[in-house]
Amino acid sequence: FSFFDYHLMASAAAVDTMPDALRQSRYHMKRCFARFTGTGRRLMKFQQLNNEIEQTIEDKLERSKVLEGSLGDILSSTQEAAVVPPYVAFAIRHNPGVWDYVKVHADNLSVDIITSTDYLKFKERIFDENWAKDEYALEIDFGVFDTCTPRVALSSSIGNGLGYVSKFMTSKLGGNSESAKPLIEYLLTLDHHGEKLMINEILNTVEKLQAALVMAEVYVSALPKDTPYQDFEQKLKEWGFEKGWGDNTERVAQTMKILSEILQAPDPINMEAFFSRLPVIYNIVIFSIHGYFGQADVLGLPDTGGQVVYILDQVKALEEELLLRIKQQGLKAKPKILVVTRLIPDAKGNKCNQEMEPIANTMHSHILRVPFNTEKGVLGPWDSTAKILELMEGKPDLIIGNYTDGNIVASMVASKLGVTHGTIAHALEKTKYEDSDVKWRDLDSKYHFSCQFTADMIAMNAADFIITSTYQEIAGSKNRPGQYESHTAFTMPGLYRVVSGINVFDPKFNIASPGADQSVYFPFTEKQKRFTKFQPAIEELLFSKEENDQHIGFLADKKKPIIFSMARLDTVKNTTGLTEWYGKNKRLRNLVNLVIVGGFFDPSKSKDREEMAEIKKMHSLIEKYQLKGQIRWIAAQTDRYRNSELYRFIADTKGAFVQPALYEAFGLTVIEAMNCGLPTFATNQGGPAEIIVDGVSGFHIDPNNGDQASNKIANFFEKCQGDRKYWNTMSQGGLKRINECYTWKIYANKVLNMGLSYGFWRQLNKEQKQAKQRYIDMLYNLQFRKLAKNLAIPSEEDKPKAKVQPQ
Ligand code: UDP
Ligand code: LCN
Repeated sequence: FSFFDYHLMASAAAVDTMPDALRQSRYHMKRCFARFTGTGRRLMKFQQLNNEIEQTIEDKLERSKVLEGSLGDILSSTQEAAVVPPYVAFAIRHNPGVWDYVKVHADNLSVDIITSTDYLKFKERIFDENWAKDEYALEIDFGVFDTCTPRVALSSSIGNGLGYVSKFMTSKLGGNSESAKPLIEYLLTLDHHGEKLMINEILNTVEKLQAALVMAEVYVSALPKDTPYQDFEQKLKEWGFEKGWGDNTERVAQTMKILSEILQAPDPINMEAFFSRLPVIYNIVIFSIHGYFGQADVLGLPDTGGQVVYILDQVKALEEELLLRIKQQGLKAKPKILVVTRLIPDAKGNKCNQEMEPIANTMHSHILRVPFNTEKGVLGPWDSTAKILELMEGKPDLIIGNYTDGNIVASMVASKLGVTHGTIAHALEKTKYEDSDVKWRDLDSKYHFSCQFTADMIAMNAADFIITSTYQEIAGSKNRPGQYESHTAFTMPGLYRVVSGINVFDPKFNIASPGADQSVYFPFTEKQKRFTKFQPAIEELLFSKEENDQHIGFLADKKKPIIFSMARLDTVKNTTGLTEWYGKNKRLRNLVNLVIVGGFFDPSKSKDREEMAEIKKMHSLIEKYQLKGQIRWIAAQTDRYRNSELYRFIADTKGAFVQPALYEAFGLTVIEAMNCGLPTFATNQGGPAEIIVDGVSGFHIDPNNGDQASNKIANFFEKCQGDRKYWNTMSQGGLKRINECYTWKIYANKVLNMGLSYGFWRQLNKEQKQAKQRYIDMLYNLQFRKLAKNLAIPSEEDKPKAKVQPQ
């Protein structure tokens, strides 16, 4: 069976039981369905369905009898139901990435298994009947390109794309020497600035290469282990080997052995190891366009948060890894990394109006800012490609996009130059707002989702690989669909219907989680390294009695531990939620003080709708729960060195960090706090649920259950009072987790390996990639350009939060 058969069989088996199950509970089910259809056309979510069932079958025992077995299983996996009387169509998600659609007749309870396309059409009838009926409504189907590339089969394998691509390459290249030919051809193309690498034309067949490797390996292994490459370079060259195998005998012999083994009988471990040693990547371009991209004084400006921190740290880590690899392969080349962003003429005192800026703590990396606006506010035809080619003295070897706007530009430049291309999103907008697809018309003037979702879909399909920070970003959790998964099948009535937007089983998906800069965020116990010069300022920030534009509220009892939270004042960050939980929970208020960093205090000065509302809410909560004396609210902070010392200062008070977001894509503050040894409570909605192992390396809290969350925090502090060691255990648990899974070293290693393996994989699938690219070009030309053209250029005041800037 193919992958598709396998999935269809598995899921069909589950919904196959539905007719019988409905028949068995016919009396109750007919009443439930009558209720579902009673109010007419609408879209119902799981919770609403559940409420209706509870109200229809009031008796608890009876209800649980009806819902035990397959009916309960199906209903509890239902994400939504589209009601168009007399039918109710269900979108059922059995497992991450695995969906089924069924249509039930409310009167006779007959069941039809339908395709995703039919489900979408049915759903459209709630929002735009005429469009739903239009035979020629635009359908987008990237699934048609899926027929010949392998896919992973299990939900649990999603996100480990690199591992699977190595396996797929293994089976493609194995078998006989003819199959391994593409690898030889690839090696023969490798050069750097005209200098050949790895092998030359002498070794132009698998047989010749195999024989030469045996000879060379014997020769090299007989030399002392650390003989520099130059000492035997000449000999190897005579046999057809060029630079790039290693810097000394040991490394060269290892690389040769790995390739010999691959040619003898390939296996995925050697395959990945071999590609990780290939001297292919020197120059990287990263597009990060949205918000203010700068190295200082930008955090907290509109749209500017963790992604800037992420890119800057990423560049530093990638450069270090590139330098190491280039040296280990015995080469002298210098890497170059360019972060391309937009130039903002009115930069509000930071450096976003400078064209070039070297990146601090790197040797070869720069920010390049290109103007996107003319003085008239019109998007100009500025071509970043020409500038990149000039600065890099040629094509980059890898292009990475970040977030919607960076990703679409990256995909265009990469396609134009024929360069390997990765994308990063971390926060795709689609899942942030309920029904943002079907209700796109209502939201478009504010958020431009038509443009944004099109851009996202183009970029994710064009990319050779996708870097995510967590599994949930791709395929969600048991109950919640992932951000990418939400692009599998969706519809924007009146615009287009996406019957297959992305397949989360595509091996292009990879989890590579970011870290925190460990030279800044290090444990509070490393006393000699601490940035003690900030301590007086931090004391003032936390404890002075005065209220000013930097802080309001005060802490009457300085001896209490502090619970600390720091975030942009967005609704989704839920800082006000935490303040309210604290306000309500007397036990917690007795145990600890609350310190919040975020936003500022005068709502009339905010340019952001959400921030304005949150500022007002904070003030009213402080008033309502009489928090002064127990709360300190500090305005947004921009100095990461001082912030790191603030985390450590809180750790000195034996406090904790709390991240209460309603949803968090990854959550850099969580790993910053954990790196500083501060026990951390973080939302179970999104990335932090994966970062923290509950009760071992920190704690999960449910942002939708404030009482439970605040009691969990209170329990921790009570337990710490009785058991002094407990706080340390949690602090160390957090640090252990970070060092095992969340460091920039681990990240850079993975991402470069992706660039190298997918660089070859795209060559192996050239034809299919080209066909897909033509389809993407058409979507870009016929849809995206039109949508982008219609975007009004926003004035400063009403700038939307989610925005797309075309190239
Ligand atoms: N941050 C900051 N000052 C603030 C609020 C946040 O420096 O007032 C930093 C924080 O230390 C972290 C980043 O901004 O490095 C926020 O990243 P996160 O992933 O937590 O959230 P995002 O803002 O990207 O949604
Ligand atoms: C965007 C977000 O929303 C955060 O959750 C991430 O931590 C940040 O980007 C960095 O990836």
